[in-house]
Amino acid sequence: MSKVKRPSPHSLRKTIIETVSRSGGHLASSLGAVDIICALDEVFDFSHDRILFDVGHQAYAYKLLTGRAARFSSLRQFGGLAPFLDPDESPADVYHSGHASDSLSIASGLASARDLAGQDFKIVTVIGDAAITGGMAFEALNQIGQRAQRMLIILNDNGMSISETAGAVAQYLSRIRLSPSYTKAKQGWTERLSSDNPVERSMAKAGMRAKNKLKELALPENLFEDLGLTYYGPVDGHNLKALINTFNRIKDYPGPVLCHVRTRKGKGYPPAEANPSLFHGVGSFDVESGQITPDSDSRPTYTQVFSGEALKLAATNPDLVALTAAMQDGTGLDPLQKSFPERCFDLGIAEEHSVAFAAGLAIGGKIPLVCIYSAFLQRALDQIITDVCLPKLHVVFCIDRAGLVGHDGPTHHGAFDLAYLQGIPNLQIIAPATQIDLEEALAYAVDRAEGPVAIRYARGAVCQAFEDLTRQGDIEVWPLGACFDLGAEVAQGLGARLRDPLWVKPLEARPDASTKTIVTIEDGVLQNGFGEAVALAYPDIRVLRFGLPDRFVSFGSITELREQIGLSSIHILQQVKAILQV
Ligand SMILES: Cc1ncc(C[n+]2csc(CCOP(=O)(O)OP(=O)(O)O)c2C)c(N)n1
Repeated sequence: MSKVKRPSPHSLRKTIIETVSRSGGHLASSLGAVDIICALDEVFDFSHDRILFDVGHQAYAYKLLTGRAARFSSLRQFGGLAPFLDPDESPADVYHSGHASDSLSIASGLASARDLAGQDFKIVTVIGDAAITGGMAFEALNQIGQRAQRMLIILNDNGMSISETAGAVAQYLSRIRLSPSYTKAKQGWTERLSSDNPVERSMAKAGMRAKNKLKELALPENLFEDLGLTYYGPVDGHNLKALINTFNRIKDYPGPVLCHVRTRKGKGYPPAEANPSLFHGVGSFDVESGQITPDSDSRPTYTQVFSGEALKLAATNPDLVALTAAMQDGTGLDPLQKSFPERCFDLGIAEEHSVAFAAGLAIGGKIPLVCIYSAFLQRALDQIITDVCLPKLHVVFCIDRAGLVGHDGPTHHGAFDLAYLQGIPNLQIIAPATQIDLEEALAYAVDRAEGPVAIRYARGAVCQAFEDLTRQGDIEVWPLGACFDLGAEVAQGLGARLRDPLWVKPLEARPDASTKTIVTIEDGVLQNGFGEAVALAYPDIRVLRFGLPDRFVSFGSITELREQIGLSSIHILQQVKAILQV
């Protein structure tokens, strides 16, 4: 890519702030990474080298510097620029990012492919201090260190996940952040190791060996060095010159280098610096005041209802405990954490560990609420099956963001939970539509159920429609969970009975004896979905199924996405009327 004059970090930040104030998005992380990305642009060739960003939520400046500035105002909007990184959008994007802690594995695989093919591009991965605590990141480091794979890992350390980074690794990072002496001792050798001159290189190797001996005596242990990486840092992540100098120094190093960069989340926008959690993933806001645009919907969200009910149940049931994988605020656990801090666990970006940890809690007599978003729970399928459902442990999965989530797009839609959960023996599955549904489901799951229960609910406001079983005729509409209001419109258009099925497994809803057709509507994929369960349960009834198609759904408002995939009342009515000739 020919180097055109790069906008200054200040002007990149201004564009990001203005755009996100309208489109919503991951503001604080993206502001914090601007200087790193500018320095990378200076030192590496974005059209030849491969730059990876873990999660990709911090990479807006990268989008701006890789040919997407003209379209940047469409960020996260239907048909616009993707919420995270997406190779279909730009050849500069290596993979479909969005989920945490996978970047180092992908970088490692890419490095092996490069080396097998004898290619020469450089690989750089930017990963946050929370994402690097994820199990998968450590699995990758395990290999990168052993194989001495040539790559640069930039640890973008702002001390924050969405809330504060959880765990011992985070504490460890804050300790080495404070002892910069280590780098100085090593700087010269690192440069010479990358030299073109073989004599200089071999002298440097000898020096490094001596230094390693010295390090054992004089310097504190360094986890990354012990794993076989060369550690470099900490570097001030907002000093562009220092970053460029550092990257120039280490870019040709023949093995894996971890460059520890200290940044500030929200850098350059005081409201985001003051409240980085609020501005991690934010809706629209007023730039001047930093005021978030209030939600116009007066109905509570499923998350709020869950939050209130969980707190109530915790007050009466001392065995109730709750846990989350780095999503305490998003899953509504903040109030419970405040009231019962010792019974609420933030386990970091560690979905697999969280589910197995819940199994341990249940074996020990506790009733854990496992509060994880549908799309992230995908990671923990094996633990759900083997550690929880096989032994029939009393664990309650509180699966938030089930169904379409809107602007965060395909990596975040909770499209698959019903498909991956329905086949698991011993697991009960409930999909509440209304506030009362959710409150009762949670109370049942905590106080009366004996084995594992999964309650799945959507992002956004609870449904308000009521069942209507008074209508005559031979059609019923069974909309699941957050599709209930949509189903009410369809039932009205057809003059059909409207049922709130609530239970997915076991299926509890029973059609009237006169019913010949059931229209199911769901916000998950149709394969192994709710409609399929209904069709299997009632082989003599015609079941017309509406849900997510067999392709990844993109991003935009939920209304736009439903329109696009035919999950709107007009489309469903048309289809049903055409099939039934009514
Ligand atoms: C598997 C998975 N779990 C949870 C999330 C939600 N999530 C997105 S960003 C983030 C925090 C990332 O923190 P860090 O890596 O330190 O980067 P920063 O935002 O601080 O720059 C979390 C928990 C996710 N994207 N993927």
